[in-house]
Amino acid sequence: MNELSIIKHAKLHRDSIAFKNELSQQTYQNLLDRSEQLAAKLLENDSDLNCATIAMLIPADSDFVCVQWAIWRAGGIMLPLCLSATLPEWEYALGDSNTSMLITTQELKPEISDLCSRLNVRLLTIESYHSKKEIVLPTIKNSRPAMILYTSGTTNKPKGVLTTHANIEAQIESLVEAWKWEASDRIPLFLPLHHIHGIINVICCAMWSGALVEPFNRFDIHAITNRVSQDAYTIFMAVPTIYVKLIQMIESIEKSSRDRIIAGFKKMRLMVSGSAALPTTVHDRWFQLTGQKLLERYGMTEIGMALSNPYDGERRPGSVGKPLPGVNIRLKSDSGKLIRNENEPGEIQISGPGVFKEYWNRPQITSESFEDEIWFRTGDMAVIETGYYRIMGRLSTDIIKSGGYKLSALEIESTILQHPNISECAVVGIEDETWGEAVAVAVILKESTTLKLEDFREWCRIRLSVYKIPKHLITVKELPKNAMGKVIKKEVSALFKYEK
Ligand code: MCA
Ligand code: AMP
Repeated sequence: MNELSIIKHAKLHRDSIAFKNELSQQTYQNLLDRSEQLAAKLLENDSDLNCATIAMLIPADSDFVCVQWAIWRAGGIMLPLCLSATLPEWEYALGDSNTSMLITTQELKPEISDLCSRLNVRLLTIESYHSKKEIVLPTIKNSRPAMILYTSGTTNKPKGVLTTHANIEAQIESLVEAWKWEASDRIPLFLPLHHIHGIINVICCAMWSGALVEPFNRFDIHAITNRVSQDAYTIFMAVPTIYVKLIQMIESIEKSSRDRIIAGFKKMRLMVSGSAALPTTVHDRWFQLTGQKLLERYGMTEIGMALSNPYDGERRPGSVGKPLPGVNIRLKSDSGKLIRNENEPGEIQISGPGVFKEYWNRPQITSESFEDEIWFRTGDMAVIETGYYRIMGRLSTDIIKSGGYKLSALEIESTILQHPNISECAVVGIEDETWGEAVAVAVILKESTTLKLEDFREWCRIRLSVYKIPKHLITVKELPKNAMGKVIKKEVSALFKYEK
């Protein structure tokens, strides 16, 4: 039978354990069986979902993979929702993606059922699929669309990034080869599953290789380091904020626990950092503590992983290494010139089989994002120094990276402007040791009104995910004209430096 490659790979490891936690474990065969039954339920009387968008609100455990494979095997496009998003954020994603069906758990159902009825989205729970019906699953060509992920950018609403099965397979194959994934690998999963860091780099690479995933429902630092001290893992993948938090924790605990945790980290065969710049101080401190040289890599939702320090060879602090297998890269200067020399900065442009198909329902923005039809413009600046790429920053000040999440200043501004006391605002990212950047907002208040940071954050909590809520607020009499412009935002950032 002509099956998706990820399913073919899973079948090579039927009896191996795919997911394990304190309470239960699931073999690859269990996942294959459960996903087949759920696919049958999704299909009901149809033979193929024909690229319908199916949203999933599923915690990060083996259920996630069952639902993912079921949607794919039935011919649908998966849209994983952020578990900690607010109702307006879910509503936007479901509406924008034309979602027809949503799969969740009994436990999470009450949180989203009203919204589903209002939007006319069919709601299914994973517990309700016990169909023993024999079905023939459709043949899915790998050129078909597979996944939509919402990503923020320089537009004030997030865009759906649509990738095909072929894109996803290319992204997985590249990482499995470069980072030498094996069936004997064991990895903890604590990253959110509405981004490729968790979905592709952790889950899909592990499932492709026959490896074992140990899921945690959040970044539970004590539970995770406890398992590290028991030598539970061979690979670890995290964002820089997590390494900062681990360093703070390890430095603060008593010696015997610290030694056991450090020994566990020391034994791992690979530790990776990405999604945001890893400060060299963090790289160096982690090496001093654990003897592990973190492998820093660079990627983006639209392209998968593009650049990586080597598995064998020099892992250079502050650099992101060289192109991964199958990735083509070029640098373009401000004036549009192709850069051929080292030490000259330019915008990173990427082509190759891993590059996404399109922004969902946005043909104009899709075509503007590519140059010469195949080169995707990342909006990140880099330079090559003695053979390695170094990321220099982003072209747009409206993009903030906080805790590894990409946030749009414009999106946060448009929400804040709905506050009854605020007449103007400018959102910027300001440097933060733990979060990389923290969200800060400068506001002008309407006449005779006041605003306290805590009340304001509470107001934001209903409308914005936790990592988008401004951590810093200043009220100014007058913002520079056009505070949302690139140059002026630099002045607003300077105001925060002055405040500190
Ligand atoms: C949470 N808090 C924050 C932020 N986030 N404060 C400032 N800035 C933030 N960004 C505050 C909360 O309000 C709360 O405060 C306290 O911190 C704890 O919040 P919690 O959510 O429990 O934090 P956590 O569990 O410790 O989460 C930190 C985290 C998480 C584990 C680093 O942010 C995370 O999972 N980040 C990874 C995101 C990711 O996977 N990105 C990849 C995107 P209070 O206690 O006062 O209420 S994909 C990508 O970027 C590309 C493709 C790539 O290259 O990978
Ligand atoms: P996302 O849109 O969430 O996929 O985030 C992708 C963005 O994260 C990239 O465009 C970069 O700006 C940033 N990024 C990812 N990895 C790194 C890294 N190692 N160093 C600096 N920035 C990074």
